[in-house]
Amino acid sequence: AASGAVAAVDLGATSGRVMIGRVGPGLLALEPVARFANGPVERGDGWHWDFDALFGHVVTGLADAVAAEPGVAGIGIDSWAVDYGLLRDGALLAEPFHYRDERTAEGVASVHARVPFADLYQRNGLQHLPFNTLYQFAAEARLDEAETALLIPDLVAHLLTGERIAERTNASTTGLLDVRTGEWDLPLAERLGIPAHILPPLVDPGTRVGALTPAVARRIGAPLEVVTVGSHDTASAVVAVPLSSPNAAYISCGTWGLVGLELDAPIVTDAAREANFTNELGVDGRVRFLHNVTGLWLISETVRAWEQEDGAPVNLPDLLAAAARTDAPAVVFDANDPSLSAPGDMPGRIAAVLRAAGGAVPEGRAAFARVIVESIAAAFADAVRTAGYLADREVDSIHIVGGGALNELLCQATADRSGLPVLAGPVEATALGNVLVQARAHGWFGTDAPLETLRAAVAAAFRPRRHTPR
Ligand code: LRH
Repeated sequence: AASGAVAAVDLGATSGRVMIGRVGPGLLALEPVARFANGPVERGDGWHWDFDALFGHVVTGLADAVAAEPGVAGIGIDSWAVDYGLLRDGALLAEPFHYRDERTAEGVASVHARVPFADLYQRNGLQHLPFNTLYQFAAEARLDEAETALLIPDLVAHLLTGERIAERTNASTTGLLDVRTGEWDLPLAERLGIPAHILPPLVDPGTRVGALTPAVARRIGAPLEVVTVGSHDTASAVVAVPLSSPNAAYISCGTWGLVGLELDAPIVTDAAREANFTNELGVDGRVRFLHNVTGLWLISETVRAWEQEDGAPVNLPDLLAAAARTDAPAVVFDANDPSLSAPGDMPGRIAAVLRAAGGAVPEGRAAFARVIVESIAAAFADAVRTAGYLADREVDSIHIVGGGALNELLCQATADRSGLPVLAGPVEATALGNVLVQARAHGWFGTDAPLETLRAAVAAAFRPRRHTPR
């Protein structure tokens, strides 16, 4: 049959979800079955993820999915990039670190002392982010004890199936993949003292990983198989952007705003390096040529501080509606300022960055939220312009997908500041991309359907909201 249902596990840095995806002729629909909060947790040695809690939510969510839809044909897993767990004797050596932990600074210094950034860029094509996996490995005390390093989605797949693999799109965010061949750059790993044996075999999206272990199958209630998807959440999101032309840019906006273009080949010029543009591998060998802009993190972390202050929840839709009624600020701040990266007193840090930029710090929370949104939009518009310039494309529209597509103020401000129409949605692009790649692997689109066929299904099922620049 050319139709069926799958389960998608999508773990974001601020929330995770399990969804049932239903696919068939004229049908593409998501049914949420579980949603849970996620975020940095502080331990004695720094910021981590509560991985045991996350994995518990995944298993419970999958059991709920099977209960709601006994016909689920398989499971696909995606998450945020770069973070990993180290395995020894089948168990985690330690709780995975959060990429916002500042231990990575020493890793950057030690890697660049051995391989200058310009050389790295030629090999891996990645923008400089201080938390790219290779820098984390350099700051890792227990690398030598590990048998295997597994990125978060691969770690979840391992605990479900017992298999050890590295899905290629997410592996491309480690900094250890050759940007031209898509294979591990073993000479680079050796120069950095990273043992080759900890890097598992690479597999492409749409590959059968294996069946659930009997113990997990009992907990979930069905003997399902795990299939790889674009396990880097941004790779899955880009699959589900209903790009209308090669000149359409995308912004996958959640905790981060990933701003760029889809290309057939990487761009590793000096100009691309200096603009800090990355060449991450997408599904079907496409290149995600993009720049990381700090996204909704600035809002969620500000709201967290206010909630702590108040001892009560802040209503985000109300806050954004109030922000839309305030005047746009005369001065915005640099959303990518490094001081805004780690968890902490975000309102205080933003005020400092804004003052340093010559801006006035607004009195009320609504106006403060407005400055944040406008600053993110300004950085989005700037990154779209740079992407077009570097790739020599006349960008004619911007698709915003992910949670940020719900933020009408942000979408309109991005249209206004870029002078380009913004097409907002789908909100759950990442889960959709996860579902679509599984559906194709099951043959429901024909196994060699190009991404354009999958995107046509998205365009037919989800009508974007249009923001015309003012
Ligand atoms: C978004 C994302 C992004 C990475 C960051 C670590 O969730 O995967 O693409 O740069 O998290």
